[in-house]
Amino acid sequence: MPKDYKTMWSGLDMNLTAHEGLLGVLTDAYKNIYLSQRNRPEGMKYFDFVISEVHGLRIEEILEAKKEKRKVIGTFCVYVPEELILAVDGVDIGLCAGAEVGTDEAEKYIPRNTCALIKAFMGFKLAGLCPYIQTTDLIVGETTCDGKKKAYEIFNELTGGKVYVMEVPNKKDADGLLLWRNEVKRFAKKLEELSNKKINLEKLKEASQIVKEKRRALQRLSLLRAFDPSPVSGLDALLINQVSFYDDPVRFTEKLTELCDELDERVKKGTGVTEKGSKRILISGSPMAIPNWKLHAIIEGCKASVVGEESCVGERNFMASLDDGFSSVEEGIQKIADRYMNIHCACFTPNEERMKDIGDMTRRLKAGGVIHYAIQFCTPYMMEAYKAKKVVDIMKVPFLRIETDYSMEDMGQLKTRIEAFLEMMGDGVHE
Ligand code: BJ8
Repeated sequence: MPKDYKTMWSGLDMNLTAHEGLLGVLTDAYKNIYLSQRNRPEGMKYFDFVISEVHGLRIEEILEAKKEKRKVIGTFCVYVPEELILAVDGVDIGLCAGAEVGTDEAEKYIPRNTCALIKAFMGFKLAGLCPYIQTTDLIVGETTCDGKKKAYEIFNELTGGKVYVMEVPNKKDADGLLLWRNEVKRFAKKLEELSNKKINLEKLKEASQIVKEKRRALQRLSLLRAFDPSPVSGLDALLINQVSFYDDPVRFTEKLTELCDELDERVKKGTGVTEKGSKRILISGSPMAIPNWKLHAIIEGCKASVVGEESCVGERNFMASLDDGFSSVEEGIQKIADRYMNIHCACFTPNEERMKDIGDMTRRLKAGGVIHYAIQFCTPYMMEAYKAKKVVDIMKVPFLRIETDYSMEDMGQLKTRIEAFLEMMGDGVHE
């Protein structure tokens, strides 16, 4: 019998009735989308377990950490340096939300035509449905897109002043880099004050190593998806990337490494989740926060494989490596800042590096088609679809542009468009 967490949730001031409803919907969706997949690797059992305990065991662990006076830092963006949070023994939790929840409440505070991701994090808070938000000591926002930037002002009110905003520059020139390095220093100071711990070289090195190994494991998973047939489904790989934002990083790396060992064996035997020669899709665009599995479910439901995500819940999160050959805290913080400037979000202008990434990933993963995914009203990614198409067109790879939200209303229409796209893709592998 599953453990009863009601006392814990009510202690976190959550809406127990609505929460029970949400968990019911999520459990059903997970069964239908995930557990019905065939040929899944054994190693996915750990991730199934993590999901089954997403608001249970992990929250218990976080509350235990708080008893040990560790601080819980909620984040919304891959620009927030995880190394610094770990260097003060903090717990880093990604708070982005991927389900249509509390929308009516959220729309009392923000315009209807705001992206679903912003509406969802506001909605989860307003509807009393997110135990993670409730456990945070600090919530880190950032000046990336206008929607987020302004929503954080309201979110700060709703969370009793927990929000701290990092300024992310718009351009990656020398001035932008200087601004960012100073922001990262300011953030390190903030964490030291909050935790009452000074970042020292040993701690910074240790934290950098933990994050480096997590990134390495995610990079390894990404490389394994280049094989035909892919040894793991796009749905499972997406889930692993989503879990990477809130699981304990050391345990996550260990479990993902075990899974990758199993995938290596599958590759040697030519075992995959689909037939060899199945159509291979790269997805590029806005992030897919948990439990946003909509597009992958449609594509893989049509017997194609999603082989990569040029996205923050995907490659953008782990692609850049940190130069950890630093010998002082100051140098380390600067190298950390520089590493994060190497992420290619559409909030930057110009952002040619992202276009290069799309081309490189299409080639490396042998994708036969690219689907550009933008959350409705996500202006930066909707705009960049134009340039992304140009890059993919030059490679003579079919390109499909999709704008959608978290609702299920357009599922039928999307399925029809994706089926037609797969049909015209031809043999499906780009050499
Ligand atoms: S680095 S993509 S995580 S900002 S979907 S809220 S962009 S309107 S999430 Fe992002 Fe950091 Fe960039 Fe990545 Fe705005 Fe678009 Fe909504 Fe978005």
